Amino acid sequence: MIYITGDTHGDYDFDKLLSLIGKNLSYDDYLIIAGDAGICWSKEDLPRFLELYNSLGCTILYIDGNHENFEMLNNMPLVEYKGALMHKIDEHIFHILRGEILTLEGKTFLCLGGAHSIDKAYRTPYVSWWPEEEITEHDIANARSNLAKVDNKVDYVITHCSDTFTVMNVFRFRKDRSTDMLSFIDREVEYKHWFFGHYHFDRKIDKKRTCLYQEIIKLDL
Ligand SMILES: [Mn+2]
Repeated sequence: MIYITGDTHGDYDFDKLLSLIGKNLSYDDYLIIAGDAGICWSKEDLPRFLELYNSLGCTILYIDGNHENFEMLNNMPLVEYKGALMHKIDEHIFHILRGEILTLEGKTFLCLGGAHSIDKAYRTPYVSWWPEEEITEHDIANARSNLAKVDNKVDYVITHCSDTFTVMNVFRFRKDRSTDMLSFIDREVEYKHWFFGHYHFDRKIDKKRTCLYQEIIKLDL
């Protein structure tokens, strides 16, 4: 089984995942977190967070959001898993690098984390905010080169923020550098469904796009 959910923020929004425990999951089951997993946040919290997420008994794959300790994340060992480059955080917990395409149960997922923090002014650089949060040209170039290998076609797209069109026309929020960076997806990528987190609400935007927060979607394969 493959499940997808939105931001979990370490232990802060973990409770929604408790419903997975009763499902008798195995490591052949996958939970994808669409950014702000917050597992790598501080050295002090890491052992406790690993124990918490490991209690789910499934494999956890997450993209980065804007609330991640990028210094810690980037020091984790790089591995290739399910066709994608990842940081191995623990035996069954992985962080997927931006622009990678993951293959699970025959389905492909374009994974592209990162987002802009609107509360940046209230955060401390390199303690609770990292400049690496923003999506860069380099991330998009990696996505494009991986997409070229699959004819620009994937089953699913997983990002943390959404694109500028959605942010401005659907949410009426402000666009930023990271939402601009994601605008290439609708122009260039053929996909069945796009899931993203970041905005802290659950909303089905249209037939092809869903914003996730507390909801856990079971993918209908
Ligand atoms: Mn968040």
